[in-house]
Amino acid sequence: MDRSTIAAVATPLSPGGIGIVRISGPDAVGIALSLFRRGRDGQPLSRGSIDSHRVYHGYVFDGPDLVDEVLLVFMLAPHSYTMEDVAEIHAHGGPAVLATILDLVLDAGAEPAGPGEFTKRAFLNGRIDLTQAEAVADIIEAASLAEVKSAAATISGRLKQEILSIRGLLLDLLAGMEASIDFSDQAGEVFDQEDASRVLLLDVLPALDRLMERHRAFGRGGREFDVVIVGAPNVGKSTLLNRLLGYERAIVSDTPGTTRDLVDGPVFLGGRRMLFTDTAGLRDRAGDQVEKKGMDLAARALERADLAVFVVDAAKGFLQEDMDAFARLSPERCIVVVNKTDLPGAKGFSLPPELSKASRVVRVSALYGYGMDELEGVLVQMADKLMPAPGAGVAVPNARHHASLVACRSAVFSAARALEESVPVDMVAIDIKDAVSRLDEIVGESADAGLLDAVFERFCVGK
Ligand SMILES: Nc1nc2c(ncn2[C@@H]2O[C@H](COP(=O)(O)OP(=O)(O)O)[C@@H](O)[C@H]2O)c(=O)[nH]1
Ligand SMILES: [Mg+2]
Repeated sequence: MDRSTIAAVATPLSPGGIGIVRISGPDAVGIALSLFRRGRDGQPLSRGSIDSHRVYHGYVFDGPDLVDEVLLVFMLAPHSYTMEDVAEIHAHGGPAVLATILDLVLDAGAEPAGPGEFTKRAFLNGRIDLTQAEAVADIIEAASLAEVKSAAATISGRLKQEILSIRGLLLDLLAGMEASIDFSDQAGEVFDQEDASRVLLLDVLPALDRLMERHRAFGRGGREFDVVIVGAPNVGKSTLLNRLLGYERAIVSDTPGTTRDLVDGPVFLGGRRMLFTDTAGLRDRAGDQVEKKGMDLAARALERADLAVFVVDAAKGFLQEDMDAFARLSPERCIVVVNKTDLPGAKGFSLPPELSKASRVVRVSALYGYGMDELEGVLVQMADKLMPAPGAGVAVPNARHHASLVACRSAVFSAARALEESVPVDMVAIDIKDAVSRLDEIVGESADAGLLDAVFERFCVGK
């Protein structure tokens, strides 16, 4: 076991109300106490007098100089995130303050923590399994409420339990097989092959399939819903983006071809993060080289996007160039926004029926904000349909788990077939053992250093 004491800033290094320096390891308490004074005049806190999980108010000093007013918390082993002694210094959330405090902590003898090292220690010290550790990164990266709740279920051990219950079935079979191998010359220890094959086919395989199906349906976690705003120049795309974001993100102008770069911004809508990207628009002849480049960017953004918001100008009527642009979209992944409905010229506007049949249509005035509630409602409905979210509390296997599940399934399948073909039981046991070891990979029972490095490298420092 690693006996070093590690430290890192556990909160983002950007201005915020509070920032936390976290220390874990045998010297965590001593190091924190060495920097901390209860009053400005400098009484230290004595080691014998501290309680676990109590908040102490005081000050961090750099020699004689006051650095910050802080709260200090100790979580003594084994009742901490890492199961080691942990000290957290809650300071003001400024990058310079936090860097200063971290430097003092490192000078006092701590080592800088690597990415995910606190969580890795929680795993190595046996507090959580690997699925729970990975879900810590998932909850941080979650792009929706549903993903938060799914990651929370995994952190609480839901996925681990599902894996362990499948593993339990396999181990029971294995025990029966091994008993029949060991005592094959004695009567009364006959292994029921038919029964075993039923368990594999009717209990184990469906349980594996359910987990794999859940990965296929919901396994692209952490991805925001990507919406690109397209349409002919001057129809009000940039105005619409600004209206959705609630501030002036993109330049609005009545000169066509103003927007050339991709301009984007995130919005939290219907419990998920959506990223809206404004584009140069789509038309066949660009005004100049730069606009042409902007349109290429728009076309590429469109390919990546989950949904297109196709804007048309109701006052101008539906033009051939609108039709050409629409032809490049997939109608089931598109909302048609009829804009500028405030203008008198918009009265007689109608869309070609093939278009209004194929796609959802919303009438708005981006300039005045009419129709925006309806548009937001349709955006949420489309997102729910195109990027379905797991139900609350449903643990979703990630890509790593899925790969192990696939391997496990094939070992189980081959065991079931072998049983049907009356292959000797000791051969079948090899397949079952293989299946068990695949499940062990998922929970980290048999994790090698390479696997752990791969898992924890996606974490941020301080987690
Ligand atoms: N009356 C009216 N004008 C709008 C509306 N939306 C945009 N505009 C105007 O149309 C012009 C082009 O808007 P802009 O957002 O730059 O269009 P883009 O080229 O598609 O990005 C600007 O003068 C806007 O003020 C609207 O809903 N009603
Ligand atoms: Mg624009």
